[in-house]
Amino acid sequence: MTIEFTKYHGLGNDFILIDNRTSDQPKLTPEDAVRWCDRHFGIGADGVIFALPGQDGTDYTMRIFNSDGSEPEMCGNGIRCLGRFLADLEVAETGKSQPKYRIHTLAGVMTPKFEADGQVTVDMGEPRLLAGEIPTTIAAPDQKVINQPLEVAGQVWNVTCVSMGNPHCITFVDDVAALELEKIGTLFENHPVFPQRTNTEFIEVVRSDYLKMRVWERGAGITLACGTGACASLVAAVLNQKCDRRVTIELPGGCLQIEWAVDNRLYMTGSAEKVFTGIRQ
Ligand code: ZDP
Repeated sequence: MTIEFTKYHGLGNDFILIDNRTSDQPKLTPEDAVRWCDRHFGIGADGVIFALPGQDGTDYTMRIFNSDGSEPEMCGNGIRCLGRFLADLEVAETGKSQPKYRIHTLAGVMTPKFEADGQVTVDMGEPRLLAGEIPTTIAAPDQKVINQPLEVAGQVWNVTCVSMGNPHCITFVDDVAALELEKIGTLFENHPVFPQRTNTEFIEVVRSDYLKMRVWERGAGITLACGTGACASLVAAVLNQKCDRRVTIELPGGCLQIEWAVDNRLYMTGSAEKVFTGIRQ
């Protein structure tokens, strides 16, 4: 069997997109995804995303496998890429695409919409702050985790935990460039206080409207960008009175604009670019 795929990236967070619109079953297994994502023995990507038929009145459903085969609830850079992929498919088939899509995910309904300059804005929904929702055992299930001490790699870090459907642990540092991310990242990800493991963001506040971020992703390690992580980091920074509700976040792969609006929802704007289409045996 051969399968057609298209590679997209959002700020260097790269994904293999599969047109799965005719079946509710992903065309690949998690084990296939691990092989396809391998950068030496496969195509190379941080994850595989499937465009499945919609459910509960949505246009489409997104499922994603991380490069280690685990399945996250949501993916911010990935959903911008999925929006662009669907628009590209519809334009190829009918000559036009919709201005926005309602997409079912394991973290709720997300709506990517296209800006005139080619960027994609996604309504990412509301953050969840209770320890039981993250999930983490740092505090009681009905308590928030804001600026709480956590010992990792023999050092105490003050962490804030936010769920954007998937778990995030955020910590503020003076200089993100100085971090030994390859050493400490996995220790946060697999810390026993995170029963579902965690994504971890390290944030340097440059100005009240500009943050610098490095990320260690659950199931993928160091990546060049993380959309849900950028949203979670803005929430954490506001809760710690470190910035405005609308900021630019600089990631190794480029910048995202994130707003935590008065309706309590997060709006993320950034690029989504096609790289190539291929056929794999
Ligand atoms: O939660 C997780 O396991 C993440 N690795 C999912 C992917 C998140 C992503 N980087 C994003 O942009 O939100 C794709």
